[in-house]
Amino acid sequence: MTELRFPAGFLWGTSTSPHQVEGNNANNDWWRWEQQPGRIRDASRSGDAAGWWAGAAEADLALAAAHHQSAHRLGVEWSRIEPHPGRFDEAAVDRYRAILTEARRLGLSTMVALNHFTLPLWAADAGAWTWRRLPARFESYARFCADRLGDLVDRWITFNEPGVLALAGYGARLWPPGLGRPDLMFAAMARMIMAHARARDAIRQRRPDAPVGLVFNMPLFEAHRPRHPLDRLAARLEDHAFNDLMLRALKTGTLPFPLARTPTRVRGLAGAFDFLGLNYYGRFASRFALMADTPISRHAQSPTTRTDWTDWGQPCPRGLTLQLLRLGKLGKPLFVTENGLFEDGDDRRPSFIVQHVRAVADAIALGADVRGYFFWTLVDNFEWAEGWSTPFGLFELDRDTGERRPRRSAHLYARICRDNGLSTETLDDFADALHDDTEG
Ligand code: IFM
Repeated sequence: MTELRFPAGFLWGTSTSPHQVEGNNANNDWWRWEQQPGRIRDASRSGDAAGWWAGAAEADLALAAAHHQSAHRLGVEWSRIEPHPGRFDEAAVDRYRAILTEARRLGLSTMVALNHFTLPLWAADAGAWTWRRLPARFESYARFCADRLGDLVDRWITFNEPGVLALAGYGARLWPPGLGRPDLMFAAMARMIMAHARARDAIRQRRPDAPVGLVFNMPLFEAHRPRHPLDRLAARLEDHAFNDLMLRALKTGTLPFPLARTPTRVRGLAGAFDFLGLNYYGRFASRFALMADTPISRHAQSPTTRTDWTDWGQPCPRGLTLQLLRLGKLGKPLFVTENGLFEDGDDRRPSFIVQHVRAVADAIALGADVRGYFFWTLVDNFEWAEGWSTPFGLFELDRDTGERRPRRSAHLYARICRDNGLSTETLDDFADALHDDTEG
């Protein structure tokens, strides 16, 4: 019996990103960052990553397909495709064509991101997203990719999580370029939004029917003390800066303050997206405090929450429904392009999956046009400043042997994908792994 069934054609998949899985991306800003002492929490490096460039991509995609997934979200690495400004690498194009062809052969619908945080060294050295000419360079890269890979791509994403990159690399010093300047954080957001509009236009000129979207990471910000006016203010301001500003720009075509000093119209930006991707991990409880976790708040998570979850927020499936409904008001199709959690074993992941799948179903029942769900991630991979210390995969990666070992969650997720929803049999079969320990 089916407890929850999703609309016909709903996509079920996993997401990956080039730098996290390919290995030996030595020509980008992240690789250089990793070589500097103290940048990566466990002092590890991306190294061979999950071996995708060297050949493991095909076998991992086969694993995804064998586990009944119908789609995969991956990325292409700018520093491989355009290692020098204006000089494109045919061998890199061939490798991506091989991976995408295999995905097609396996029956996986492809969603491809042009930028997932990393920049070629030449772009980083010119000023990264503070460089005025980078949107034009991004446009030409997008045009090239549309020309050379477009026949194998079902959906394009211009940027993955521009807000996270702006915060961690420009507002803070956690990621490259490590600027630590809040004003440049907003400037970087603005540049990426402008680059998005140019790239979408370039792709649509070459591939008029290609859907082109953008992916936002949107945590739920709520007041730690629900009636406290200053906590409420802190939560609203955080939500505004992190979740709202770029959406507003996309909707209206105007960069609002502080993305620009005065409201600035951007040609071709209003409504320039065919779908939106939501990356959702959890909730932050904002408690007013000056110059703590943010300029105005401390994130006061529940005392029962393991502290090492706090960077991603506290799991809160209700927030996924709320953010989908909020994005649904923009009137375009939606995808959950990432959702997941890290843990060494697989104690909380099965419940997390079931609860969040239910939350997506709730959003659909309430009117959100959600077309797919992509779990983060398929196989353990390099987690940026956390290095290899935070495994997110449905499959555990043995980095010494390259072996992939399915966690229980891989089997549970396969059943959900196969059944296009949640069946009572699945809930029974996995009952021992499911426990209700989420909060909020
Ligand atoms: O691994 C990242 C991914 O690159 C972007 N979204 C969040 C994931 C987990 O932190």
